[in-house]
Amino acid sequence: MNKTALITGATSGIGQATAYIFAANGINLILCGRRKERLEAIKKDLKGVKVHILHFDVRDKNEVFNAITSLPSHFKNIDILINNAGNAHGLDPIQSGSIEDWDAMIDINVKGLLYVSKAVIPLMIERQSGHIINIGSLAGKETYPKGNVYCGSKHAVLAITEGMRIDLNPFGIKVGVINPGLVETEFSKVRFKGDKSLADNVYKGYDALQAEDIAEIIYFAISRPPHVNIADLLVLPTAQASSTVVKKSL
Ligand code: NDP
Ligand code: 8X3
Repeated sequence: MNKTALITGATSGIGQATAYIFAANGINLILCGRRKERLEAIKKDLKGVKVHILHFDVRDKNEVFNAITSLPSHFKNIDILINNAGNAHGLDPIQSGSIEDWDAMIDINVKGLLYVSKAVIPLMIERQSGHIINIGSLAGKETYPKGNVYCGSKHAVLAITEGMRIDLNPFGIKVGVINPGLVETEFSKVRFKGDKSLADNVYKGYDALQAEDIAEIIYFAISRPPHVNIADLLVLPTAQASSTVVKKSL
């Protein structure tokens, strides 16, 4: 029988690329995000698997629980949860950072991930099986200048992943985290609030990772045999040695 995956943040970047590679491998999909028209366009484009879209903001716990409770029964057997929705908001020293940006990062990257997990985990426990992959970041392993709260949110994702793995161990549920370095997506457009030149500049002078690179690794992780769990993986572009060391051409 085909597996079913729920992917948050499926409207762009890593989440969208993961939806395509999962569909190509026969995995039925529950695609989540706020931009409904994008979800509908992706659903229309995906062939050969069942696709259900859920349109909600991960910050709103009622929306999260209502959306997941509303799933048709044949979509409720969620085998794979990809907690991917998230972004950086701003890049400022702590003394001048915006409280709205801090709220967004903690509410989306940390609390949103928890709300979605809280809604899905009971369905996995009931079946004594499941696989959760959280998308962390190099920023969850290192802290870089002006990265303060974003790095804090991704350090939290790493700690929460480790806690989930311990607590869900008795139920045979796999839990892992994939931590990318620089990936060329809409991430910097969101971080810099639509400033295209600042966003484009992040990826200039070297070959950044592409969303598909991470999606392939996510697929690799979820397609291992039952006794193998990829617990924690760091994936960097070759040009990147750390958050602050990136070999760029002049
Ligand atoms: P994108 O900006 O392309 O994608 C972010 C996704 O998250 C979108 O689908 C967006 O959907 C969704 N999202 C954001 N806010 C919310 C919200 N409040 N409610 C529901 N969905 C939301 O960036 P990436 O693909 O790069 O980011 C995906 C993940 O990868 C994030 O967790 C990010 O932190 C992480 N990451 C990214 C790296 C990079 O360099 N790009 C590196 C390391 C980690 P919508 O706006 O439609 O709601
Ligand atoms: C995204 C990568 O280095 O911009 O998590 O924080 S970085």
